[in-house]
Amino acid sequence: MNAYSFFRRGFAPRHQRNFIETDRGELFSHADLERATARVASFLAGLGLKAGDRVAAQIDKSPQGLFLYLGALRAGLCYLPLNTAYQRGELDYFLGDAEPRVVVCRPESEPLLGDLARAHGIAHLFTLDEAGAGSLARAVEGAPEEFSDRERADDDLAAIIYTSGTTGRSKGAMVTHGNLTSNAEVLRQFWRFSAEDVLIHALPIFHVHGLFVAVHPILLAGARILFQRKFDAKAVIADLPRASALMGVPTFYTRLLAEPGFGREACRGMRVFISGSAPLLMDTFNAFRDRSGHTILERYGMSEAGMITSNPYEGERRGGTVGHPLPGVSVRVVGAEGRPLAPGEPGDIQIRGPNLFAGYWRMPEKTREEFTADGWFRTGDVGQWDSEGYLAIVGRSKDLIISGGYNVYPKEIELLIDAMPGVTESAVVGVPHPDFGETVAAVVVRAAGSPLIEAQVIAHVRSQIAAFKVPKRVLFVGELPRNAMGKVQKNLLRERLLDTAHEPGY
Ligand code: MCA
Ligand code: AMP
Repeated sequence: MNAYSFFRRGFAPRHQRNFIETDRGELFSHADLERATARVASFLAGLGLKAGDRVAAQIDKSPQGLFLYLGALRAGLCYLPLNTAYQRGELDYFLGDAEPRVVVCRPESEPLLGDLARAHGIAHLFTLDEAGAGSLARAVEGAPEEFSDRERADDDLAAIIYTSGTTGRSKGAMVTHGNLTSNAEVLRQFWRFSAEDVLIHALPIFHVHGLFVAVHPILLAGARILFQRKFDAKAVIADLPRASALMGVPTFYTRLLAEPGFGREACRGMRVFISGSAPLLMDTFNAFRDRSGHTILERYGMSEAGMITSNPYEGERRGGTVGHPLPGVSVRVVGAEGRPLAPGEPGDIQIRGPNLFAGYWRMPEKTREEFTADGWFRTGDVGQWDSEGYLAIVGRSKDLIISGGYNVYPKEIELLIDAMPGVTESAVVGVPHPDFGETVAAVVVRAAGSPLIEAQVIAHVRSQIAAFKVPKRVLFVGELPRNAMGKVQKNLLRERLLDTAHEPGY
């Protein structure tokens, strides 16, 4: 069924309960949500958009941004959220690949998106700002406040979530209504969300974590959101006494711990702190327990599958692990020949279940590659079971850096650096970072006689690509270390970067 119709089951009979309270003091009840999403859905349907047509949005976080997404769901459209850090090159690719019929952007990006929309023959461009104003708000103002949700089947498309590819080309993960409803129901039950809950929502709403995981179970439970437009540790601490749950990436937790005002008193009314999107260090897990009296519940997910495993709500939450497979989700850890491995043996994590996406948008070959012959999805993560069935993620077979919860694929940055005059070749790796867990560093081989310096490499990459992907360090070397097969040995480069971290002018 249409995922929004499914979520509506959680609303009180007259929709009188509050759904969102924002950091600016605005209040939106479920009745407001129903009206706002109906207006969006009626308006978009009125433009002639058919079920499955794409609606792309690169917008700042606002309740109206969330209503746009949920309105698109109601109208049976396919939502395409885009990180606000993406620049021209990245946006050009996404719009060309997904061919949306509508684009919604920040007012200040209108010239850029206008250009791109024209180039790709996209007829409808609207703006929406942080306060919920803009040409979209004006356009939907007069639209009908009632809309009967378009019927959708479980395998109909609800969203396309772009995840970068190891070749440097992003892949659009096709997420269905059935994926959304199954994961929402499992998480509501597993994490015990009820109408009494109040979730602090400080995540961006252009990735699965903030858009799906931190919204759908809340809707389904009839619970409430304290909506913060941007993560700020002090603002989270100020809201904790009114809240019962927080979802965040590990950086949220290290930043909370860095605040002297954070402790048991602030957390007294809290029920659960959930972490995911990147590894939670044991140090953070332990320090958080000591300071707050709460044990962070770590879970594991990905854009292609929503949530996959979780530490238990009741029962031991084991640091350094992501817990057990969620109900209905199957997880196996396999060795080189596809043989399931015993506890303690690291291998590839493969998954199956109703949460698993429908494939990569217009990339049947890529989709086939990522599935085994017997239908399991290769996550690209390396894990191992312990003797009690807790899964630990111990590495990645995909070349990926996770910085503050954002994924960066080295290939994309290497291609940019390699194209610079004066560069022979480059390798991009992740190095430990106190705030982001891991961050991007580049190792560059200069052409003979080239006077290229670190600042030039950084400035060049920054001009082309989202800021979170820009190397925070550049190390110049005579040549890249390679193994017998000619493959760059990135582990050696990581060690080298760690060794040179304190050398002046590395
Ligand atoms: C911001 N900057 C970063 C990052 N964030 N650099 C590297 N990594 C980052 N994650 C840079 C900016 O470009 C800027 O650089 C400077 O830091 C300050 O930017 P600002 O916006 O003020 O940063 P912030 O607000 O402090 O952001 C940090 C953050 C944010 C709150 C941790 O990165 C964040 O919200 N991360 C969550 C990401 C997330 O939701 N991931 C889920 C996807 P400059 O000044 O040089 O320009 S994964 C997922 O969905 C799966 C399903 C899952 O399992 O959950
Ligand atoms: P994304 O493609 O943005 O959805 O990111 C998914 C990836 O994030 C996964 O394949 C993992 O590598 C990583 N990830 C998510 N949750 C965790 C976690 N709790 N611990 C370690 N890695 C995680």
